[in-house]
Amino acid sequence: MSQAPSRETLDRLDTGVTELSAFHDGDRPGWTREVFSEPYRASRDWTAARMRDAGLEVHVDAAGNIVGRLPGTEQSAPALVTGSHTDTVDGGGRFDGIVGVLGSIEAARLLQESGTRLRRDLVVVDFLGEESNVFGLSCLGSRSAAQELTSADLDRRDYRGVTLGQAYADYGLEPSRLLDVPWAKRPLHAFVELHIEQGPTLEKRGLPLGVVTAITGIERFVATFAGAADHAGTTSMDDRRDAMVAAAEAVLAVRSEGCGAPTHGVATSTRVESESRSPNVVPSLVRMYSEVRSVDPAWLSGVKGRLTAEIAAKAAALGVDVGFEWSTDNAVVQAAPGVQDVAGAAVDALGLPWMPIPSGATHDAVHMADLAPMGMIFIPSKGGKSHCPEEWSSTADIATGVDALVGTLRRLDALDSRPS
Ligand code: HGY
Ligand code: MN
Ligand code: MN
Repeated sequence: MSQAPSRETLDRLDTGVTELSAFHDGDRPGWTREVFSEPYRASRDWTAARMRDAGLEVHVDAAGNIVGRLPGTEQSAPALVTGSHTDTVDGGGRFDGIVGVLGSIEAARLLQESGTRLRRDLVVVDFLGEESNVFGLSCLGSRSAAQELTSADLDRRDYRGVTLGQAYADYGLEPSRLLDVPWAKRPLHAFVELHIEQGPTLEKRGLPLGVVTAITGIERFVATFAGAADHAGTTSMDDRRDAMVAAAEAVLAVRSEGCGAPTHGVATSTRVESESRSPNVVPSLVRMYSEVRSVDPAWLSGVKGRLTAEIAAKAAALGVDVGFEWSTDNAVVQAAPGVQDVAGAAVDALGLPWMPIPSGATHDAVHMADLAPMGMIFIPSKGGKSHCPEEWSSTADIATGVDALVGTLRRLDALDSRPS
């Protein structure tokens, strides 16, 4: 049965959230701590110190991941890995990713305090830059660890024209070493990530925990609409080739695509920007940024063809040309059934109810799944809110998530062979 978390655990989790959130960009809304930013840089020393204080041996790898290690009794045994991220979106909250990093550190501490020596090394990670960023690429640190960061990725440019490789160098990481992070050379036993649900399901059903079944795939695109600049006052409505109108129709096409998904599917246009700064010129060049997600690989694989055709046809009817740059942020990833079963058994042993649940958010677990059998444990998000200042999870729920994580890690450690 689950025991009430100790006062010490609740206090450590509470102060951890408060202290870590203090590293944020005061000029931006919410608790903004974006990758490569100064508040993010300053927070990394805090996280490393927190890991050391919990008895972990800490180093920062070539990809900028903060890696803590609790040695196991069998040095040759493939390691157990857990962790998450502490960067935020612009205007983000205090719990997305942070719960998984603080929770993993607390789990490592509780294992030691209970006198448990795992057979396997326990590796606790704060992955660099999980959130999608101005370069349009998420999960920088875990992508590197899985050797999935490519030299083409390092050539991606942000709206200022700065490359991702330059951003790494400016941050103090050697780009040439990013593509060869030693992690992939070590066999790993399993990876488990504790995370907030970032949706409403657990709260609506009154459940304290969820075991993730699959993580959504994400297809992103930038559409560039090219029409004709004209005088906004003297050009008749029929004679226009208005790039902004074409973009507006595309935003609605993206929305209806998301609404039409047979199972879990969502679609969002997050930015539309016109080259022209004048308020009296018909827009000639407009760029639009969108993404589509689903845990249904078949539906998601058809999105690019459907949306490209529909948006191009609507633009052509307006005399506007359109070009697309599509990128797959990640494919749909199934959690390992063996890890799901172990996590479910750990929660059952706590005497707590739970449910299997898909993740509409993506996570570092997507890339770690290429290195080891992967699983995730969710705790409820108040009102299902996330990626905003209102994001909130109770300290008690976080502590319950830690208990589920400890039970899952113990059970995984006891398996002689890798979970299926
Ligand atoms: O975008 C996501 O789903 C995650 O929160 N980075
Ligand atoms: Mn996250
Ligand atoms: Mn996020």
